[in-house]
Amino acid sequence: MRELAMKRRTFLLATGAGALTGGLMAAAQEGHEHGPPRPRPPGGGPRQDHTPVVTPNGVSLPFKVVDGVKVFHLVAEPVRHEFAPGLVAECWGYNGRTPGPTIEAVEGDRVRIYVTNRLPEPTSLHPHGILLPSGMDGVAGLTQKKIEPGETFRYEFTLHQHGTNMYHPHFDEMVQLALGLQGMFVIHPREPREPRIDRDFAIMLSEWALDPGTARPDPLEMTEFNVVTMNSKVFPATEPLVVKRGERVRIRLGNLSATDHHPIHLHGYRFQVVETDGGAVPPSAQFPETTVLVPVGSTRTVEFVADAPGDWALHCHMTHHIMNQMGHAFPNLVGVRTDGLDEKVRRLLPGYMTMGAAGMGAMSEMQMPVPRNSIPMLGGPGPFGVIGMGGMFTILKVREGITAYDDPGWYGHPPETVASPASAEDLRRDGVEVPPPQAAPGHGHRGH
Ligand SMILES: [Cu+2]
Repeated sequence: MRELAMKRRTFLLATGAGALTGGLMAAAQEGHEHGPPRPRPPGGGPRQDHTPVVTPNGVSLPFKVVDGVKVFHLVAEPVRHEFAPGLVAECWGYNGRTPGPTIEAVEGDRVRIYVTNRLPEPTSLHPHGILLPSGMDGVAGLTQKKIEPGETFRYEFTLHQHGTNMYHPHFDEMVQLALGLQGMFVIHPREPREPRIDRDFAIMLSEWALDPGTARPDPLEMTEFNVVTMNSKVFPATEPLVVKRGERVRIRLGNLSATDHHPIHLHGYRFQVVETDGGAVPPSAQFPETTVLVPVGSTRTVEFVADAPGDWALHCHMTHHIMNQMGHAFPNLVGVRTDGLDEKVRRLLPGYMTMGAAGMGAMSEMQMPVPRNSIPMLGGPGPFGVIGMGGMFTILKVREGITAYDDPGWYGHPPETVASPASAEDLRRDGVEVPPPQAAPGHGHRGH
């Protein structure tokens, strides 16, 4: 081991001098790789020829233009992050947040991205899915020296593509991604596309292992993730996607979870999958879906016209991914007869209450004492009661007649369009007979 470490260090020392100018050299070689230098189309700024991306609960990374180059600056650093009120953790992120700010640029732009490392260990920046010179690919040890704590590296390349991509470190990936170092990298097409996108959202899907009562995500966890997030937030802290009726909507989904793929389901609509991180899907190859699987290390972009007003759920369809820190490591009590159990246990544990025998839906409605800094039973307030979901869940709010994209509140349903208790008259008219309850022991039936 030591010998290997020594060799590695010697190698790094030997190549260290070259690494500083590596950016410049790579930039100079770039034209070479792609044949004769092509005329560079003028860079288009946001709000000029495309609809800027909205990152719910997030921001886009500001930039300045220096001699025609878009200059960005990312600072990798520890951040104190709130997943939802009640759950704060010590994470790692960029520029004070996780996920990091969305990098937004235009096909043909030359970008220069400075990365300052304020972490306690080295890092690097890998622009995921972006076509660039090998030396700009950000794989520590393979294509560059690691960025040591306190150092600032420069990445520079020209964007030869458009689409939905991501960025993340490629050093100590298991720890650095698990703690929140990740972000979206959106490249708009050079030629404005038709039909025009009116609302363009970017959502990063992630998962965390955060034991109730602790404040540090556990990067060693391989399978049991209990905080599953959209842009590092869980419902009800996820900001809704607000859209005017009739607008063409694009939702860009990226997944940098450790091990879980997320089937993201949208209610009320059928959408087209128009893009992966490999580029645009030709129209002839697109097909309609209501759920799109976003595999680990991938992006999927969906599009639809928001013609149906309402409050529509947008969520992962893995049911454990719309829970917060609950549903794990509990004994299964569904259907268990618990008559008299509470009284017996209360002699030892005052205030004890058995839960879950009739299902677990009631848990999010109860105000139970929970471990410090945990949200095992957090639900969201809804117009018809508590919304018993958390985690990877948000709401698409489509409205007629709004003039801004602030949260418009809950949808006002037209009369006669809300599911409601059936009246005796309804049942009689339609000849529906409700069977008497079945007294099957062991199915939650309460004894007398
Ligand atoms: Cu999921």
